[in-house]
Amino acid sequence: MGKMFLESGDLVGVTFWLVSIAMIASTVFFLYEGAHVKKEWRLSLLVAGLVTLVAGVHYDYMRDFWVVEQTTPIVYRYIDWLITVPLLMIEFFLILKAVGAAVGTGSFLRLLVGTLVMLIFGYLGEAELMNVTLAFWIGMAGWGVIIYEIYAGAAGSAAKEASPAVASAFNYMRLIVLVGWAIYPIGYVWGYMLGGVDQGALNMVYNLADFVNKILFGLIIWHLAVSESGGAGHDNETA
Ligand SMILES: *C/C=C(C)/C=C/C=C(C)/C=C/C1=C(C)CCCC1(C)C
Repeated sequence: MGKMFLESGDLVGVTFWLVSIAMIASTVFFLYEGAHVKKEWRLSLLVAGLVTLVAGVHYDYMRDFWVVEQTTPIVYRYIDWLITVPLLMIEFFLILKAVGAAVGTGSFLRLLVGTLVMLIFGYLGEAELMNVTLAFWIGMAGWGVIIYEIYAGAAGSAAKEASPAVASAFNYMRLIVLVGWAIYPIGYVWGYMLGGVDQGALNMVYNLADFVNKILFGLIIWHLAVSESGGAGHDNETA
């Protein structure tokens, strides 16, 4: 029978715990800060807070699932990603909208299609509903569409013209999608494609990745919103 509570030797369980608390704390931070920046920036911080809120709730369930089952909470993990990844994609457009730069919906639709392909095939592979290697490469193609769109698409050039602060934040955000997101396929390969499935390694890698890609991503947006709202004294600026 599985354990009900976190054991001291359960290192993977501890990482689930830490990330669940970090997500909750980040949510409070982003929502609080969102009330104190100029109003054009509030929606961006609200969405950053929604990402960590949705993840925090899922991590609460995933942690318990891990503690009892000692195996991957695949369904919770993918439901979380299915909600949070599109919200992260929306952030690219919200920071442009905050400074009045318009980008067509075609670009967003391509990001959404890339996201769906990446996640649906990742799920099919992990749940062993299709060949793990084939699912991986189709998922990689979805991620490729996303990278192409943010590096070579219209949003990137709109960001360059918007303002130096927006251009710099956009740059860091897409670097997260390129480098921070690379942690997931590495975890997948490690967990499913190099011989036997190593559930512990897979989950520690995914937990670390979620921490970076949701919280650090939000902090970049927060930094942008605060500096565009007049810097450290931004709470005088509420209108
Ligand atoms: C907050 C959650 C995030 C940012 C999740 C991102 C997930 C990925 C970038 C997953 C990528 C994968 C591939 C590129 C290939 C197939 C396997 C996946 C689904 C792990």
